[in-house]
Amino acid sequence: MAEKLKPGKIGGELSGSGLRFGIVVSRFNNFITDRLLAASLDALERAGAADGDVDVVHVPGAFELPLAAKKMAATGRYDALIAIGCVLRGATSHYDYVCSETARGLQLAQMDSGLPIIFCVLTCDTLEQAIDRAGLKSGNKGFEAGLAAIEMAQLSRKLRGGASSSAASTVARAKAGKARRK
Ligand code: INI
Repeated sequence: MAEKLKPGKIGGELSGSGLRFGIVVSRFNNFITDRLLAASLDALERAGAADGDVDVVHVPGAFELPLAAKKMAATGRYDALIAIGCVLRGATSHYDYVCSETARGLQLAQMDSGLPIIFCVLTCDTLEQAIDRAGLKSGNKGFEAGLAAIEMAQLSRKLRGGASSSAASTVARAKAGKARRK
């Protein structure tokens, strides 16, 4: 019988040190999104991310998250983004359009840019369900999103071929080169 195959494992460790993160957060239902944001920042800070390496951008509602995320990705400043929102079901079909377009837009922005964009948009039937996921019974999805952002940023560096080739560090290197040439 053949020896058991031992595949090489490529993973993203949970260290945020030296990485740059962008967070885009909607103001709609900010009672919830503020708590998700605080937990995301907590996760990044605990994992070693530095103050100046995290930017927060606010938008009106979840529907606006994809465009802001796409523009943030285009700056080349970040190793990962987190999109935070909370959509609550109402009496009409509005909820369905906001949910589907937000998810679709964020996935498109992620696939077009190649930058990890973590989906931290709660889509709940009731406010109670959202509260449970923003720091009560079901933990805090913002914290989970912070960890996911770190893991995907690290993984993306490795899959690009080395720690020195992150989008953010590429921009830094280009700037340094320009300064030297002046
Ligand atoms: N935006 C949200 O983030 N959550 C909601 O629950 C919500 N509801 O229910 O209407 C919501 N609507 C606003 C939407 O995201 C846009 O900001 C608005 O339509 C302007 O484009």
